[in-house]
Amino acid sequence: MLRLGIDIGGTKINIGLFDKSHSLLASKKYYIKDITHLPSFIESSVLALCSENSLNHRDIVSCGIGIPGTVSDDGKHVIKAPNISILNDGLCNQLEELLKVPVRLVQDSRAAAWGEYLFGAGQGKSSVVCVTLGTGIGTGIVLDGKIYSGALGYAGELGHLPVHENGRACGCGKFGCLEKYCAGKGLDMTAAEILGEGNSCSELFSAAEEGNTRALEAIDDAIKMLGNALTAIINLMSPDCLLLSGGLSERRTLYSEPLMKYVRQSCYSAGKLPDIQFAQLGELSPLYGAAFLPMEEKRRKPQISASIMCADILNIGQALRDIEESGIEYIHCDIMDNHFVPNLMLPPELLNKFRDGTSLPFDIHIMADDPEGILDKLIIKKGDIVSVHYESVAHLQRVITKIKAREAKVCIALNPSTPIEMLTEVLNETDMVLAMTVNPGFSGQALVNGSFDKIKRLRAMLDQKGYHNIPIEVDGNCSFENVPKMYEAGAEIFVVGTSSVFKKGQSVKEGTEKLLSLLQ
Ligand code: S6P
Ligand code: MG
Repeated sequence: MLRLGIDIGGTKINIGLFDKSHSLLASKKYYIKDITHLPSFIESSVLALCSENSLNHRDIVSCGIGIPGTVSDDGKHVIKAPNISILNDGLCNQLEELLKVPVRLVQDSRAAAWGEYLFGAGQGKSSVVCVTLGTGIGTGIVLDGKIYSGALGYAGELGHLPVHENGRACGCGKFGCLEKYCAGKGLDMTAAEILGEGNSCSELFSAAEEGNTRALEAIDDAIKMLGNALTAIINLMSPDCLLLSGGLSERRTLYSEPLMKYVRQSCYSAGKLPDIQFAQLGELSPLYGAAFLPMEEKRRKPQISASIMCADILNIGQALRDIEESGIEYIHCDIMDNHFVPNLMLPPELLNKFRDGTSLPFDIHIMADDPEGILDKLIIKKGDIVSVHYESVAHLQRVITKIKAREAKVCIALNPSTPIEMLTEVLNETDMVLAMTVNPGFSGQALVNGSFDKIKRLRAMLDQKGYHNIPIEVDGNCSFENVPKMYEAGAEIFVVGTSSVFKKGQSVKEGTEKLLSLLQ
């Protein structure tokens, strides 16, 4: 189980993967200027990060994204993000489509507050206000264990408190906002005014360190303005914790420490003071907060294909109903010609008749030297899977074309001894791959050695070549013991037979429930 956290800033994107015990397993920073299409950039970066760190991207269960902007209440839409052009309203939906997990957006300063509340300096507190001092001022509020957005959704816009009538123009459209005097960009302007054009915040602090009185006075003014705003927050909300984070908070001696002192002295107190201190997680706090936003976790759902030759063939109508009622996704139909495999099984006419007993899609596994001839005799419906063995035909593309013409999903089956590389030339025309984990022909066989490793290598090869959306189906000894390992290795569709769902002494429903419970 992996949780994905993303922190989108003005110039950089930080991507991190966490495990369920909240450890950061891998993270990487990317520069915004290299990005044109954000959703596909995120998708490919996440896949690369997983493979570089030997993590399975299919284990990702959720994705939280901190953005420098206003987000809708449901965390699905970007409402306002004036400073970052690559963000658009479709980001969440497009990423859900690409990553196949729930995605939620959150304003980055709220993500930082949430991260600190869960794992940083706000641990154990009931209400945490975390003020990020960077180029602007961002404020995240956690109240009684929940991120507080306010009835209108704008809670925490402290940076846009007016402090100067007709003052400096702000990106929000107004004038004289607090952040235009007390955060990075504002202090850049102060530096230019005092020290001359071309000087910025860091020169202002250097001048103050050297004793420049005007610089010291300007910094002191900023501290008082910001300190009064923080005091107002404390007096209004009475939080038990106020945290400072962000690049500017690192200017400790000249800025953030005197600021904290000022606030401690100015806020209302009747015995107790809030805990005013520095955030602990540094630039990782929004990443933690985004990754661990409260949200639905959705692991890619495994699917089951019930091998009909293993069902109660004497009561086929009931067997089909049992399969359908158990929530199984496909009816797996084995067709054998006593030539490609040493067994003869399930004639097309009989399978066509089975259609009357179920509305489930068929997963037709053709083990025959003449798959084209067999296809002609079968009823195929849109949404069915048709598997043809790479080893059975000389002209694979011709069969693929025929399957596509019938609107079924094309699945290429490989015998256990066939190297996975044999798929290379047809992957662009393939919807799925069927990895045989027994030599085809019979049910009830033992798993072929090396099967888990082969599934793993197959998954890695598909991902490496960009075919993340091609799922792997496995057929042969999908037992209660083997299926979790097959899933772990990267398989997603399981052909079940005598070794699990059709095992004697249990109903199909019981077998299915047991199997699915092992995959949670
Ligand atoms: C056999 C066939 C399979 C079997 C299935 C039986 O080659 O392709 O689909 O029906 O593998 O499952 P089990 O659990 O008896 O191995
Ligand atoms: Mg089969």
